[in-house]
Amino acid sequence: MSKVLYSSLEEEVLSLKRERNAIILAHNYQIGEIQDIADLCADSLRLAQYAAKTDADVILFSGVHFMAETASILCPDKLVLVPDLEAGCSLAGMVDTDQLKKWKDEHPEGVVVAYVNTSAAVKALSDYCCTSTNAVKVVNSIPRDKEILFIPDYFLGRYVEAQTGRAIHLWPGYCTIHVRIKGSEIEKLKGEHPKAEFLMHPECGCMTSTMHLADRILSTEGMVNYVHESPAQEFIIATETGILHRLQKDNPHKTFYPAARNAVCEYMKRNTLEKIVDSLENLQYEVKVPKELANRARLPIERMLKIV
Ligand code: CIZ
Repeated sequence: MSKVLYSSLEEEVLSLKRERNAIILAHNYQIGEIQDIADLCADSLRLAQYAAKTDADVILFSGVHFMAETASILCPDKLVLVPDLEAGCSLAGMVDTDQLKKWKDEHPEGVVVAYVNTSAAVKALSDYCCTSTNAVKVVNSIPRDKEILFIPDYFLGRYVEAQTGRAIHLWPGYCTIHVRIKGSEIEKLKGEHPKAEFLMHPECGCMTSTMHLADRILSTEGMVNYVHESPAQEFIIATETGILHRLQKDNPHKTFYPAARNAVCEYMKRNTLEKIVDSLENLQYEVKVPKELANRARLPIERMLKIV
């Protein structure tokens, strides 16, 4: 049978999506073309909530590996696909199960709060998951007399400490993209655009030196909501640059300046429309968390989903 010729990759994706009864979930850091064809473009929390409720047979997750694992854990009966198996996460690689077991042994009463940017195996050893949107809420839900072990992002942990007023044990992990954002560059941009509001992601390595300059410290979804409501017309955005596409699309008359043009996640950018076509056509690459592991990793995720 001859192959149907499509006038664009977008059309091909939409046709395959219908054929497979699939949905496409795209993270806020994906390239613009992928954000534009997705059923939902959002942060990992909203994407996980959406995945948990879908009737589709196939979930194509265009983000990074741990996000697809979360979808597989929440939807064990669905086929979860990623366009590129090499799309990992530097933060998720900063703590493994042996390291976490050892840390827990040193703090036997400790309650482990794991940022979602962790592997399924690490989640399975944790008590709660959190995202940058709800980390403060999750920690506030834990009785104050409990010792907290926060993994793996040191800077998000520092932010949660400051917001909750609690002493938290912090794992020394970091996102290799967010640490590219430098305080000196932000000071320069603020000088050049004095009316711009400065929105900073809590994963930023410049957190300690520039926290006092930030108008708001927000997750990507928090930034989207804030920009929509704010009367300001210009914004300096300190996070992975993919979010600027969504911000610009939602707010065509506002102006956005990336705090660092090189804050581009090479993992997130591995996904392309061509790979999404291949993925839907050949039903590749499946991400399936084994049942026993998924059952253990689901608990901290569900605890988080109940809190928000
Ligand atoms: O939670 C997420 O999706 C990440 C990794 C960042 C953010 O703030 O959206």
